[in-house]
Amino acid sequence: QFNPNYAAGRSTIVHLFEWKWDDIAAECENFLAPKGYAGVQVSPVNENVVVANRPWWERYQPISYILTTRSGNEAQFANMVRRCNNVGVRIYVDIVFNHMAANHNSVVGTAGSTADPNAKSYPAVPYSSYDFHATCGINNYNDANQVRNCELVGLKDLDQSNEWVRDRIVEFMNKLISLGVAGFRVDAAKHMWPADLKVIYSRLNNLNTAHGFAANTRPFIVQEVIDMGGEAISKYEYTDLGTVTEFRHSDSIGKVFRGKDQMRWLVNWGTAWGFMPSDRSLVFVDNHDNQRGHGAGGADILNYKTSKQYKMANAFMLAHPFGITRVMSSFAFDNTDQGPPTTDGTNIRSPIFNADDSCSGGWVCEHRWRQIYNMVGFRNVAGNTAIQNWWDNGSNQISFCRGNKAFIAINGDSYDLNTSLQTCLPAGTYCDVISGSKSGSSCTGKSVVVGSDGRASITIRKSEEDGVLAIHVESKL
Ligand code: ARE
Ligand code: CA
Repeated sequence: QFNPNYAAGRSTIVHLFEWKWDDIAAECENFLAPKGYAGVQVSPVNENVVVANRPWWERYQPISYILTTRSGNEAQFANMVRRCNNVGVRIYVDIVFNHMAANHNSVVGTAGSTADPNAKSYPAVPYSSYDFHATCGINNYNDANQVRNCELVGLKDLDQSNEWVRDRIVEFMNKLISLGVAGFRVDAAKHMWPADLKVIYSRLNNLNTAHGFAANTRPFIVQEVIDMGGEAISKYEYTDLGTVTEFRHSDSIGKVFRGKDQMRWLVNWGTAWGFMPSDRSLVFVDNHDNQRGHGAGGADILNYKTSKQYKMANAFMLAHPFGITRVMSSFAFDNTDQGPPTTDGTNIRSPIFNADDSCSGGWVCEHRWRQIYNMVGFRNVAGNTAIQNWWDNGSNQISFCRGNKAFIAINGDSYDLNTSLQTCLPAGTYCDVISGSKSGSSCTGKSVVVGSDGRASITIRKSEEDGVLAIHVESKL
């Protein structure tokens, strides 16, 4: 439950938020596998309520466990999982079982099922009023009973201590396991009792060996628990059950790369910053909520709109050994409710891929930005090596090595970085994978000459597009 079950030599999950299954299948084959991504977090897979104007958040309001959404149907989902596993890219499902849909003017689901949320009736599961907690709202996060037994923003609150409810959830998750998924992101885990989650997880099957998983492999679990400190519920109540989203990482990295905290303090990045242990922490710069002001974190969270700092923060996260890393891949938005790009107001539009690998058609595709995917490659090359030769200038210029495999320098100051630094790499000429990529025996970006003592003259001008330089043994020319 703690192991993401990656293929060898891979790291990093990308959240392909609101992508269609057919498009994800192609992306695994054409881009994610070649670039070394380990897995994809997909949007909720089961039937959700159709909300007027199709906000993205309708997918967090389940109507049934039928596998039909705007991303595709069951056959398309199964085909995607098969094709992604075939190229060593794992699928993790964002799974919503704290609650069912809230009441709306018209209640019909993406598979055509109907429900009566006021009566707590969802016949396509089926769930009836016996399966839910009594009606009450959450307004006090200092009351753990209320947070777990009342309704989050009016969403009808399932009772996970009820055997019928447990069976339906386990049946749903085991079906996804049989289709070849590698694990789950458990939505709103904070709003469920750890003891109930423990029972549910214990009833999950091992992963499907027909999809290449070793016998007796447990599904990976990452639980969404927002704990910035100061509330009744602690993230540590969940770390024995699986991994947990580390929202303090998102908040802290945002503050540092916005210049509210000096980069030299990153020297002890990890549990000293109040994070959970590395192997329990799912880390990210932003997620689908806090990039648009939902959930926790507020104005310090970075997203694609502040692209220079955003790329720098992702580069640091991916260069640093701490945590299980997740990259966000967004659609462009102007308001916080806006759903994904569509062709006709209803059907999701596929991303368009440009010659330079970037996306258009309303899709941002941060995971296709060279500075981000090349740092996924960097993380794979660095493997389990430790940080060594930390250097900083006493403010916002830092560098460090990952063993003798990789080296990164970052300039967050408003003046140039131009100095000789220890790279820990063998002598030679290396291609900076931020300003360019290695292409045959040449480099489309800056080159770095490492001497026999491992030192190199490193320059990152304040005027450069990116405030990062990164080289590794596989970028040697
Ligand atoms: C929407 C409308 C509501 C409406 C409701 C019912 O926005 O106005 O009442 O529907 O019709 C997402 C959206 C919500 C949306 C919901 C259902 O963000 O806006 O409601 O889908 O469609 C808390 C939870 C945490 C949760 C965040 C958003 O603890 O679990 O709120 N995050 C997950 C998902 C979300 C999703 C849900 C849960 C629901 O990632 O995308 O909601 O499935 C403090 C606390 C946090 C708290 C935070 C915000 O920081 O510590 O625990 O997070 O405040 O309240
Ligand atoms: Ca609950």
